[in-house]
Amino acid sequence: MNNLDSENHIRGKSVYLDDIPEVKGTLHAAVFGSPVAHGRILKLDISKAESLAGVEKVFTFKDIPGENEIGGIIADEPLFACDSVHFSGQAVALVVADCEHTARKAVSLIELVTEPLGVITDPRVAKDKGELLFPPRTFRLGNITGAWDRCDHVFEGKTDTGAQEHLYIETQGAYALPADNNSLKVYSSTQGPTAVQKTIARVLRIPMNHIEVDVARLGGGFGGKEDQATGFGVMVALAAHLLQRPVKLALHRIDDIRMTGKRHPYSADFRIGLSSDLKIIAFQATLYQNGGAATDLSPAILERTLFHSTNAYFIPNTEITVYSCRTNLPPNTAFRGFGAPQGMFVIESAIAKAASELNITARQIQYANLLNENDEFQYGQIAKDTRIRQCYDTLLKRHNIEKIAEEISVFNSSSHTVKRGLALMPVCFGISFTNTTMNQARALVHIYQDGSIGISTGAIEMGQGVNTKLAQVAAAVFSVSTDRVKMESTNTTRVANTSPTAASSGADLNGNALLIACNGLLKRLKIVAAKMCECSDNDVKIENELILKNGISTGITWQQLIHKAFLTRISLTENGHYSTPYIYFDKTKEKGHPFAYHVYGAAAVTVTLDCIRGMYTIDQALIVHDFGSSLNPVIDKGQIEGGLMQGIGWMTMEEVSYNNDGRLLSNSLSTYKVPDIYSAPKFVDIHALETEGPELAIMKSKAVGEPPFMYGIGAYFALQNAIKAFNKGYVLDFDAPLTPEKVLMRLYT
Ligand code: MTE
Ligand code: LUZ
Ligand code: MOS
Repeated sequence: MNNLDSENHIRGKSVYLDDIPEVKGTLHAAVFGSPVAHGRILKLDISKAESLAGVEKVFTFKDIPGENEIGGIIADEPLFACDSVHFSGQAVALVVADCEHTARKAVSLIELVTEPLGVITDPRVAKDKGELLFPPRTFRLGNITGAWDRCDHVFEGKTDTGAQEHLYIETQGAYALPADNNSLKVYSSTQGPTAVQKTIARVLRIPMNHIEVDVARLGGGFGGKEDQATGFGVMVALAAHLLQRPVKLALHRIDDIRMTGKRHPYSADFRIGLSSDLKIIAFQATLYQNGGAATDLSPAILERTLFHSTNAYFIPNTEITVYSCRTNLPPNTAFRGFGAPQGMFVIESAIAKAASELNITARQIQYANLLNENDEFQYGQIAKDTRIRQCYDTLLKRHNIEKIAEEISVFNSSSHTVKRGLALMPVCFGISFTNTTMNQARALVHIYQDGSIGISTGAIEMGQGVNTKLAQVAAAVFSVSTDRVKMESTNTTRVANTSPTAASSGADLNGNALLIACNGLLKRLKIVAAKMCECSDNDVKIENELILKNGISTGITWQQLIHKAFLTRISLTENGHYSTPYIYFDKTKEKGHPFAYHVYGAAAVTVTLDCIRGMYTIDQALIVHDFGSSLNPVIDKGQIEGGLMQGIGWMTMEEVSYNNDGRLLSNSLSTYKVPDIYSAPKFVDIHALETEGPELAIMKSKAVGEPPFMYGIGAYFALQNAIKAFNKGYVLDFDAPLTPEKVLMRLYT
């Protein structure tokens, strides 16, 4: 079935934050962000701004009734800068005026004088200066020190991956309305409504039950609204609360890009050791995560880098350390893959380096080291239902990859200025929040007297189709049409204490909670049906909106059943609570069983490179992906295509660039190149490995949101192989994104 929203999206009828009808008297806000990346505040003059006609008030840290603190994991991020600023764009003040234009004009009248302090943008420099956001962590398996002697080949190298702008179509924003008894209703474009609610409570010093956060949908989040939507929600709540007027804020794109954190850039050093039969005996890496000026989600992202630093391989002796480095950039944050792509790039680089030095293909090394059933991950979990070999083998066979490789090499030997390249990218991604506590969700189901169904869960619809999947779950349990189901907004008053919709687990967690609620209702309804049919409730069944008795239709409809249940005073409302079983993690040992299951897949990417200009096209992306039993193949395929494109963009063209003063140079779409239709592979084939699917996935349909992002990593190595075909002396380097400019330089040096 299609996404429930697609028709409204196409007609422009779907309601986003900025489409919510404004209440009379609504004020408009604009944020004053620091013009410098690091400095001690000597003077903050808001008088000119405040005296501008139409300006209601300018808020600073002095107006905060509670804590000036929005840090979720570590309390190190003020809502408004107090005595110093730590990144360019850091919020210093909020202007509230009768219209947006006036608010923005007033922002330009604010004067901030700072004494400049040293600016750090490079994580390695930060590490050398002892500027860490929190202590480093190390994951280990086997014995790395003893392992090197047993290696026939040892290679070393350095890798860098860049930041990435989320570029959700809907920018950050929120709209707060004061309500009775000091309460607030807040519409927020957030993946984490509870985080917004909780942080408002902290900053305003009012209890959480006084704050209702409501989210209909997002115009994209991609992780950028897991944590970073919070500050903007809190700002409007503060203003609305203190002024007792509705206040709305929606960032302009250029402000959004400048003020918000991005995917963490990482720099890394690796060492890889192989036996003569290409088994990876040892892998050691030290990674420097560019955390930006405050912690945000960096500890959780660092953790996922550690979890996925060996990707889909079994490496018996491993030691991975990650440092989270404090720099003067906006706090970097969640982005699809959540540190895993950065970790996987390092191991894939190490494999590419080894392959190049040994004059073999990376495929040979990849293949020799793919995870097998019962292999141990460096975090202690044992690989079960391991599908990576099946994915890789299916890919090799389905597309005859060796023939493609042969054709490319024949092509390259006769073509001089145009070269082609191929690379394979296996992926293994763990499903669950790595923080065990977060793996819980709730759902609230009402069946109305007419048989229609209203569903509230903690899941946020951000384009990924979670609402459609949830509607399908309810429709499947009751055996009714999805037309009967309405997905309500996500609202903290209806469903409390939600985890953000993230970690690809939105459908699993909320779907399972919904399943529990629906099954509870179904059980009661069957008792009613049994009475109506004068039989035992084991003998009744609902099928296609009809009641069956011993498999034969009774002619009683779903609607009649619900009506009867109401008349006999049976509750038509149920709440479901789900927490993922079996998972745990012991941080003191860095071992445990953090993931409900793993998602597997493999991609082959081919490219054609114009060696005169450095321009390239991505020709093919051939993918074999383990969906389990997909609830919705159309949506899941869309997730693969979208993830792939985002991954290709990160690896090949999206270049976030700050100057040495910490000022963002790539601050709009004229200086920040994102993939367009011409950047898409000319041919994409997505083959579903239809496995039964794990019990812990929603109706055995595996989570799909993030894993396909990493297929895009194949584009880097395919390009690199094309470069090598032209420039035999090219010494592989691993510095993403591999933009056409960088490609050109590598072709001729
Ligand atoms: N797809 C769309 N269209 N828009 C998004 O914002 N976010 C991605 C992915 N796919 C995103 C998306 C990210 S980062 C995650 S974690 C998952 O969707 C979240 O949704 P899920 O848990 O329901 O898969
Ligand atoms: N967010 C989070 C995530 O808080 N924990 C995670 O493990 C995670 N993984 C992926 C994406 N977001
Ligand atoms: Mo996704 S990075 O977990 O929001």
